[in-house]
Amino acid sequence: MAKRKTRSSKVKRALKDKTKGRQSSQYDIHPKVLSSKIERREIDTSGLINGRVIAVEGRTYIVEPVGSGADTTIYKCFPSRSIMTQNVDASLLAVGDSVWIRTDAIVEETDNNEPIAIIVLVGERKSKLARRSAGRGDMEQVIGANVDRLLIVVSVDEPRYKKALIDRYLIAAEIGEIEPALCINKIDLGHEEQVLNDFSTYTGTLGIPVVCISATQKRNMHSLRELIADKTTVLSGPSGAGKSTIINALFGKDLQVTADKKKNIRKGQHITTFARMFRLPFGGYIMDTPGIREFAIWDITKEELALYFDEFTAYLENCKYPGCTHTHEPECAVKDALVSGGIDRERYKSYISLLDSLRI
Ligand SMILES: Nc1nc2c(ncn2[C@@H]2O[C@H](COP(=O)(O)OP(=O)(O)OP(=O)(O)O)[C@@H](O)[C@H]2O)c(=O)[nH]1
Ligand SMILES: [Mg+2]
Ligand SMILES: [Zn+2]
Repeated sequence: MAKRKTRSSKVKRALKDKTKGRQSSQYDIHPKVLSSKIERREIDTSGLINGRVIAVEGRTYIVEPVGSGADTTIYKCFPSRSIMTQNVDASLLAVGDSVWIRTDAIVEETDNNEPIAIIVLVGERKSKLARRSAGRGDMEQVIGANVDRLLIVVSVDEPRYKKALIDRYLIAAEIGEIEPALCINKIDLGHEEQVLNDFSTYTGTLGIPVVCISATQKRNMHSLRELIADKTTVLSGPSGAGKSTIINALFGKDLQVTADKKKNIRKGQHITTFARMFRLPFGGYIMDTPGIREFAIWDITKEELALYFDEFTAYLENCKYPGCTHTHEPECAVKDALVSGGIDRERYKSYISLLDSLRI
């Protein structure tokens, strides 16, 4: 199997330049919280507890302290009105975030006496699965932070997988510095060989791990376990693909509500509405997230796009015109490779559809 290449050095360099000059102890006031004025401040974290956001429940966040000898209390948290973050132009808080909390704040007790704390700081995300926020201005919406693996969950049928969506996830994984893998669920509704054959470009040329499972029939669950053991994995994919059913199958109990447990669901309705992470019994963590309908790519330009299609990169130098978009230009090596079979037609179609969707 070909080893998947990491993001091209050109893109890496550009991104490095963007974040240059930031020091890890510096935080910005989140513009959505306080004002549009960005201040950079040094923060003293003594007296604060470092924890991880393990669940997002609307405007409250569930935080588990981290570190050796850490407090074992699970805190229900609210963001401070002057919360500071190291992540600019992004969701303020997401599941997996590293946060610092104050437990001495005077706040109203909850009805069931849950310990309450205030989130004061959000640490820099080491990796993330993110998309362009749908309808909330020009922002990055973070689906899961500080993860090692993205498990793209799709299904053979009900709903049938769409490769264009998978291709978008692969780009987001590369941008967010996460190792992607593909989980094709509901294999009981199709034929494993046919499906694997359909994904030969992914398993071969792109070197992406692909597992075909049936969460309800518990088929091939061992392959999935191998892929996620001792890692922090975020599950993401369309609604109804079976993400929550997979979580329940891995744990052998109903931790998450699935479509089967809900009555009168409308077609396309999301069952899981908030993200939550769980500690796996065989090592590692797994995050269940709400299903997505659209995945708009954040933070790349039209010019950079082809660099994210790994199998295109070998041809790019041979295009006659510098800045070739591989669409209408003559003597385009990418289009030649398409004709000779070096590039898969569906991948090229994904490239074109993404190119149209990018603004600049
Ligand atoms: N045939 C078949 N059905 C499955 C399988 N896995 C899940 N399902 C069914 O697919 C439906 C959707 O499952 P969920 O686990 O709720 O899907 P989800 O991806 O979590 O959906 P959202 O929370 O809306 O994003 C349920 O009716 C499951 O029983 C499978 O392996 N085979
Ligand atoms: Mg779900
Ligand atoms: Zn070209």
